[in-house]
Amino acid sequence: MSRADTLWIVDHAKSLGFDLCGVVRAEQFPELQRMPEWLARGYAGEMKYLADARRSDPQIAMPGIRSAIVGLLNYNTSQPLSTDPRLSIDDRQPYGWISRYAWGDDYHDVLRERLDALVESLRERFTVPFEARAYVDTGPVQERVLAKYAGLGWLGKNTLLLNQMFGSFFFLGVILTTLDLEPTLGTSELPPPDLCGSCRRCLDACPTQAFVEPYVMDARKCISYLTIELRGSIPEEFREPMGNHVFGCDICQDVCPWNRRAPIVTIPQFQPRIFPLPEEAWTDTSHTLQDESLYLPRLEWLLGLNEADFRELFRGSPVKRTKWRGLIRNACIALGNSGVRPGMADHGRISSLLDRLAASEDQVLAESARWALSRIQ
Ligand code: B12
Ligand code: SF4
Ligand code: SF4
Repeated sequence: MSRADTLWIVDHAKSLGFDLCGVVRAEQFPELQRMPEWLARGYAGEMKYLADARRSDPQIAMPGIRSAIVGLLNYNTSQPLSTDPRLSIDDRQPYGWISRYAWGDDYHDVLRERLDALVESLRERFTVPFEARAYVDTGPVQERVLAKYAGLGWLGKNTLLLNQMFGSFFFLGVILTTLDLEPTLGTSELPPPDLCGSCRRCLDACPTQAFVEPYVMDARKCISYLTIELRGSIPEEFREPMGNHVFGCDICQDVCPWNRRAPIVTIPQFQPRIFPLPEEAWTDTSHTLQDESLYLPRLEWLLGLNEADFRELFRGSPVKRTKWRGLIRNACIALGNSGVRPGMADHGRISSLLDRLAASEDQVLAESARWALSRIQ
């Protein structure tokens, strides 16, 4: 295929709503050689799927693969950062932090729709027979590595892909294909340089010290792993450092200077979901009444959700990944860190919710609730 075809793909991806797009030849990239050691050190924890051999070699991921198309989609909404000292939190109400990427609709669906549309357009443009598979997270590939060599950015010390203009609050989606496409970077061009320099803000700010060295994470220590991927109890040593995080964590991105001037997105799918108060509650004066939101959700609200509420509210949201049990477990830990004390307005109501969970047959929930109770008495 020609250079013009690649330029057409990049332009077309942008017209479908991607902020950036790049094309790369499917090769053995140096970063992938470190994968066996990373896995052998146990850093993947319970994420057994990361050991799939296909992840270390695109040729195994898709037999006959020649190229990958990588799309980048910004999700940097306008709300303050989790590290913003001006964060206007009403301190009578304990709030949790849901990661920015999970405030709106599930990004897998949002990106997948755009990637599928791009594959359809490829089929119209290229009449030769070819295979093309679209993935968002779900494929046996390391998306950040493909993105780097497609010219979309550098791998930062926090292990994320960073782009000089967009920072790191963006999603990646890839199309693996047997089409032999011209890469975006010419033969003499290198991927964008590493602009982390002497900065180490992300490494120093991580509350659980998840980075064993710059560019290397022990995922078992990352709050994102603990709150989303881990199914059992949160290990004791991480509970206090978890603070008010109930789903994911943004700290190593919030402190990154490259995110300071990143463009803001207004697309409705990524704006925080708001749940208006039911009409019958308008006359109820016993609670502080307000709409509920996934941006700074009230912990008491989260803790009071039952499984049916959870299914209903988080349909089509990334939060459903941790399941009801995971979210309630995380809300217990966050409440244990909330500083709620006897005599405070919410103490009675929160204690009763925790008491009920402490009696649960589910040992993880019961133990998490007991831990929270022991910290707020
Ligand atoms: C597993 C996973 C996680 C895990 C592990 C994180 C990680 N850093 O790998 C957890 C659950 C912790 C996680 C968290 C998050 N994730 Co995530 N995650 C993934 C996923 C599905 C696979 C990544 C992977 O293969 N990791 C495995 C390890 C091996 O990769 P690695 O860190 O790059 O390891 C290499 C380096 O350590 C390197 N290396 C360099 N020097 C050295 C030296 C030594 C000695 C060794 C051993 C290795 C080594 O070699 C290793 C192997 O290549 C990708 C989607 C995909 N399919 O790619 C999304 C993805 C990376 N995640 C994403 C996001 C948004 C997040 C969060 C921001 C979500 C949140 N807010 O909570 C956080 C960010 C945390 C962080 N700082 O990375 C985005 C990132 C976008 C971007 N800008 O880069 C992706 C691309 C999803 C997407 N489709 O958009 N994630
Ligand atoms: S997401 Fe949070 S816990 Fe995970 S590495 Fe970054 S700062 Fe540390
Ligand atoms: S905080 Fe500093 S070291 Fe970390 S990723 Fe950003 S620029 Fe790189």
